[in-house]
Amino acid sequence: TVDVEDDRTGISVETLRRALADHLFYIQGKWPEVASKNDFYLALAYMVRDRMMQRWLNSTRNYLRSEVRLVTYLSAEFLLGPHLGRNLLNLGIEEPVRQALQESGLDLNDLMAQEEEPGLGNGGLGRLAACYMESLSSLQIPAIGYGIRYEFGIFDQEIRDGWQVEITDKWLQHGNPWEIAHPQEAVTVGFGGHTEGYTDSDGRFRKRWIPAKQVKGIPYDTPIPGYRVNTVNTLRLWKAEAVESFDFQSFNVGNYYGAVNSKVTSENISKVLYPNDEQIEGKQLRLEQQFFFVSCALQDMIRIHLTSGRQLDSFHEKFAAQLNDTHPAVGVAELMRLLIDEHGIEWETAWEVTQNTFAYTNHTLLPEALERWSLSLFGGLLPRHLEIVFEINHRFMDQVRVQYLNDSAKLSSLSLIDESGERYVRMANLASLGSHAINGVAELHSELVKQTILKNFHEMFPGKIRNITNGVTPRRWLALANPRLAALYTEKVGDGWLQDMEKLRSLEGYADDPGFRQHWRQIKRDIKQDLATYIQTRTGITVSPDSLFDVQVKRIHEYKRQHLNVLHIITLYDRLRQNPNLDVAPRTFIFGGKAAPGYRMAKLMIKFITAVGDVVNNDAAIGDRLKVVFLPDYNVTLGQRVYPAADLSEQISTAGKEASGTGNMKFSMNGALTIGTLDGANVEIRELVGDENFFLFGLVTEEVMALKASGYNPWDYYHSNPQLKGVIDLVNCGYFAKGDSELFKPLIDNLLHHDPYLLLADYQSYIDAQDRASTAYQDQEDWSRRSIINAVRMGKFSSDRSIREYCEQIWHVKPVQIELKE
Ligand code: 26W
Repeated sequence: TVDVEDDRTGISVETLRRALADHLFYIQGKWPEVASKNDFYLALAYMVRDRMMQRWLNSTRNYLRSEVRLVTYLSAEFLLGPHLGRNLLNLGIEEPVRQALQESGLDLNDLMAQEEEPGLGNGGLGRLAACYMESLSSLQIPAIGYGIRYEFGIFDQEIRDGWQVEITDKWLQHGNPWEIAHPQEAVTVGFGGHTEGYTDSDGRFRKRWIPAKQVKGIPYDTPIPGYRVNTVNTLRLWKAEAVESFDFQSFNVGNYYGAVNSKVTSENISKVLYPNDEQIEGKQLRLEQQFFFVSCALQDMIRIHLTSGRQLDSFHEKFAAQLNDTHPAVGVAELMRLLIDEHGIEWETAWEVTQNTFAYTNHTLLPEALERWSLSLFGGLLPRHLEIVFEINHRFMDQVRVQYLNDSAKLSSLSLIDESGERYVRMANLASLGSHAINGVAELHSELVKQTILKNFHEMFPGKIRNITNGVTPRRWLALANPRLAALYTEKVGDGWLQDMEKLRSLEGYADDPGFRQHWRQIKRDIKQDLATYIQTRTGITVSPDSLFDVQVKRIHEYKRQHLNVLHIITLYDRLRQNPNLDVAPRTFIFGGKAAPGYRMAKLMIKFITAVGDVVNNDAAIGDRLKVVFLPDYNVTLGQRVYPAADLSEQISTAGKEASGTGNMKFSMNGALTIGTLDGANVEIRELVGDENFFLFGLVTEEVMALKASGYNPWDYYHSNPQLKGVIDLVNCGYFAKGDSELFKPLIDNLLHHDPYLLLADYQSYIDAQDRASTAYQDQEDWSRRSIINAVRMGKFSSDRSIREYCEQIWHVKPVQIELKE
């Protein structure tokens, strides 16, 4: 007999080879001779997807059982990065697939490069959601991620003449093999209109919402497989489409173009990701997006709950819903409306269910990022929700009055409505009140949440605000990004470290082993060589893999202080020009990151980096000792190249401003040392690696606050520090702008006269820390020792640890093993 492995599930090289040819022929409709690289990529992707299907459907079916409790992660952003590599790794089929491709004359890495990453997020918050989805699956926690299927994700960045140019991200144009649409599970979402009272058949007075417009949400599901487990969770993203009946109504009265037009405006809702981070814009479409996906998600959850045969008063037993910042916070009002208006539940019960369902994560303290919606906008779009917000607030204010005896300061700060001028709904207050738990994302940040923006909530509900420090998935950020280092780890501690990063601790002893250190350095050098090659191709700049790779990759923002990094570069440049024989470690400064399209100062900061690079890189007197590179279009894919190649990680935000940071963890896991302030998770990284292995500088949060309160004058620092003055003057005279003394004036004037992020106050301390880093790098043996200690002590920053904490402290969910049978 011939034993043929099932072509949809088999993982022998022979079966995989046959399955690939089959998909190429029957799905792509191509003979191998005429197939494009993208055809091969798609055939490969479908083949891999087949091998997840049984696990995926078994997981999904299991979650409908009434006793299974589910986490739902509500997030306006999921910055996923490529699926193919992660799926191969987690399914454990990379090797046979690589071989099957090879036998078909194809190269896996080459095909992986074909994948257009889904960039459905801005930065930290969106990437965190993606890491958490991966850890949830790897830990076998039943979970669904809910978000928006943006047709255009974060823009692609090009650099022209040193300036950022935004290009539309057409990530769907060549097809997306990872998603499956389920139009039969579409839901309807209303907007606008009015509310009315009526008496129901039981004689009860009720309210209902008569929306002016309806939009259909179509779910698109993407599988997220866990690492070497049967759990495959779903990321369910909603696409907005026109409701058919609306089209037909117009059609019937002969208004064909009107019907088509209503389709166009409906689809606008999921058209594009807002590219701003940490800066609200107050646009109606943004609130429409938020309400759209949250309403879709909650309706879907109610359907699941009712399918599992239970009543809605136990909704919170079925679901733990996490609000990823305030973007989905309107869900508090929407769940109340669904329970009360649509399902006839009493207010008190509905409120208990709602509070017990939601938990809220705060990701930022920056005042310009705190979401609020004017009553006119909110009430115009969501009239019934505004009534509900008022009613929640009314009852809450009564409670506050009782507890604080009419203390008007307490009342006005706790209120869901900001009444200081034009009236606004405060989304952080709505999220806080509507949740049973609130968390910050690093120890320092959570303390600051308690002391500042939610001070009064903390006082009124002690214990409700806690900390869960962020983490990142070691599957993507170590195993996929750094296969050489992963192989070394596996050689030394066996596999298992990818599920338990604390296992790496046992490698600490190797920090003192010269042979191991040599191996460690060789790995780092090989990776740096790869990046140097990439830099050469992408930018034309030649950099040496023997120089210190000093890297800052993250969104461009004044509070992140990329321009402080530039002031250091100019300082070194100035010193080398004064003293050409200076003995310093040659350095390559690498930057990457996008600026919000409307953020002029951030865009000028990019120009500042590239302009300084143009001068420094082409100065013969400097030679190879300093290079400055701006890598265009920083994204997840590029991050996977960059983190492993770094020697020094720049985490230099003004203390108190960076909630956590997660790039800091990715660098450190890959053996980079950190130069940083006591901000966000830097504090916890430093505690683990030890003071002596961390280049600390700058004012601490309390000092920042005190200095600002006492009247900060940047001018004083400029005048009293000749080195700083020299650097600023050099920029001011147009040295880096071909003599144009106007170009960087907005940037420099801002530093000299306002300097809201205290660059000048931290300048000298930063330079001193950089000098310590330079000296340290010149002792390669010692640097390797520190690098090893950094990497192997990062177990805490696995997102598995973060997710375990959410499970235990907030969600109260347990792992469920999925059977592979059937
Ligand atoms: C409405 C405009 C807007 C959009 C996005 C405001 C705020 C955001 C996010 C909260 C910005 C963000 O990504 N914050 C980052 O979240 C990471 C994950 O917790 C943290 O590590 C970063 O420190 C924080 O800046």
